[in-house]
Amino acid sequence: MEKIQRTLAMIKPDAVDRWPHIEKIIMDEGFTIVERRQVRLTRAEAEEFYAEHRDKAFFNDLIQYMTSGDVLALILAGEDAVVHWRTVLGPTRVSQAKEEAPESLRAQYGSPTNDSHNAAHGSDSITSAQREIKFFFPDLTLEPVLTGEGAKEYLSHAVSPTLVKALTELCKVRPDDPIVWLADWLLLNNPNKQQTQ
Ligand code: FUP
Repeated sequence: MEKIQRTLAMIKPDAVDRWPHIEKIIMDEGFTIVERRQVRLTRAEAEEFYAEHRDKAFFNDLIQYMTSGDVLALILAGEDAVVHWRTVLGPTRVSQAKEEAPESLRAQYGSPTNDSHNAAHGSDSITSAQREIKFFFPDLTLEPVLTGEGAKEYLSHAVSPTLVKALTELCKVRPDDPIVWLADWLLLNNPNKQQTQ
């Protein structure tokens, strides 16, 4: 099995209203959406995010575009997520995406009139993903992703005991809507949060 990774996806301003379609693609591709945040970037923030392109001729246009409306930042998790998400995106230039990968997200949702308005972004490496996740979600503490034995151990120590308690209680109460009941119970009894009396 490939390693589970996290990557930063960003839906750019003129594609944010295509979110329902894009979300479906993300789910169909098997990603988990770990966090999402809609935000209007300031000029300074956009410049920081794209700092590596500061000297490029297209930098000003890029910053203007990225600050022209809200963006939607997402942390995606999945097997080989960095490369997988970039494959889903397709090539950077919309015209090239349409030719080489017509099913790709950039081909479908990028601007037909501006090659650089390419609908969405994806981190290009694990290191960039870490930096970009921190950029959009500075207060989020993400535990290392566990797989194999580590994941099994975590489930048996940290998840199963709470789940067994919850399901036992569920059987006793037999609520009308068991899924909502279970969700509420788990929120109230989250062992990682301080319990309120
Ligand atoms: P990508 O990693 O696919 O986002 O591509 P780059 O890092 O090369 O480019 C970052 C952003 O700069 C792109 F999303 C769009 C913009 N760009 C231009 O506007 N013109 C160009 O010629 C190349 C990139």
